[in-house]
Amino acid sequence: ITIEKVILHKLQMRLKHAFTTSFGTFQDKDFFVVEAIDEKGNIGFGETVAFSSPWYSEETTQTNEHIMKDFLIPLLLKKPIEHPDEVFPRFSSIRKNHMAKSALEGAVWDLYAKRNNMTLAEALGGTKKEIDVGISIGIQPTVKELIEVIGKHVEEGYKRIKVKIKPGWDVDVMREVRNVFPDIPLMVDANSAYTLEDADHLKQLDDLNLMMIEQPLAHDDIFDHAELQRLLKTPICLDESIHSYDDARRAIQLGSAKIINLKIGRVGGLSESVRIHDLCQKNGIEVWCGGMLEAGVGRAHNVALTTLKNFTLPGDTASSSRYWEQDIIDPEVTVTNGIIQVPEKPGIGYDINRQVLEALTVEKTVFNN
Ligand code: OSB
Ligand code: MG
Repeated sequence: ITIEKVILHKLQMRLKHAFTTSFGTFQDKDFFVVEAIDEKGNIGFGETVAFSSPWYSEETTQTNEHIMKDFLIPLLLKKPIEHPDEVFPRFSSIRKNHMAKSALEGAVWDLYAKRNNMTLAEALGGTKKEIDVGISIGIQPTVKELIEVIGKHVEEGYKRIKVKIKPGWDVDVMREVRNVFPDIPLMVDANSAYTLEDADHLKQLDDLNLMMIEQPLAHDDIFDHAELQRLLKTPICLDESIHSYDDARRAIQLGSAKIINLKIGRVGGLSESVRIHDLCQKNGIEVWCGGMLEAGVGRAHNVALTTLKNFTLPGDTASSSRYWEQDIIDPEVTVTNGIIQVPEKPGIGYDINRQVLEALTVEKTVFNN
């Protein structure tokens, strides 16, 4: 495969509803759609998932741009590849910057699948024809509103509800939620808002029959999480702390988590995601596919990855319409009774809606081989 051309489309999109987590409120998303074109004219798409501010990880839309333009794209165009598994190693002289790497690698994976006339899911070794999804609900102004929002999504059929928590919006709130919804699959995500000193407080969540507590402690910790997991009955799920195969291996060995939220961008791409998925499967660690409030291209990559066997728990890939007035793919991702039908067309399986893409594009840069 010779990559002849890479086009970076910089997009600005506004979420229908602001999304609030323990570190702040967020509504506007700017990011890149990566378009890669090979010597036969096949086209693959990827999407950067960093935000404009470095609150989730150190990457931002601007660092993604810098790293892709000045380092990664030249490495990708330098010589042909046989298989997308070679892309992440090709980038090994550049430290971290996993979201920048992942967007380019994702475009190559899509292109590779299309060249071989197979779905991205098949190319990755995925077998599921439909996938189960849940939904992640941001911090709401009042408990009453939270309960209303949850009720609406339960009615829509989402397979589990994830509620964002932070100090002052946690145990009491979740107790009320559990009282109103005694049987729904329910979990919480703290986005690193606590420390080990909060262990006694968090222990109260053990009474609420939660599927898991996602990332309660520091974004760069796996040691304290192991201590906390020993104190809690509820499984801990790691998100922010797992950036690589080796992070996952060490966390598993330490007992820092029983579940891992896999995000393609956070670990540097699909090839690394598959490796971590396989490692977890061997070690009895369940995985599910997280979200970064993606537009359609990122959403399509999440759907394809989730077709792998050890994605045993519902992911965060909710319907396009939950986030966007209009998504950049056609058809949009739709969820019916908490299920997404995996598309059967080659590659990511959804077409790019060029008209919408153009309308949302604020800048376009072309790189030729
Ligand atoms: O922690 O999983 C997270 C959104 C932005 C950044 C981090 C997270 C989230 C979500 C929502 O929980 C995921 C989604 O709906 O795409
Ligand atoms: Mg999370």
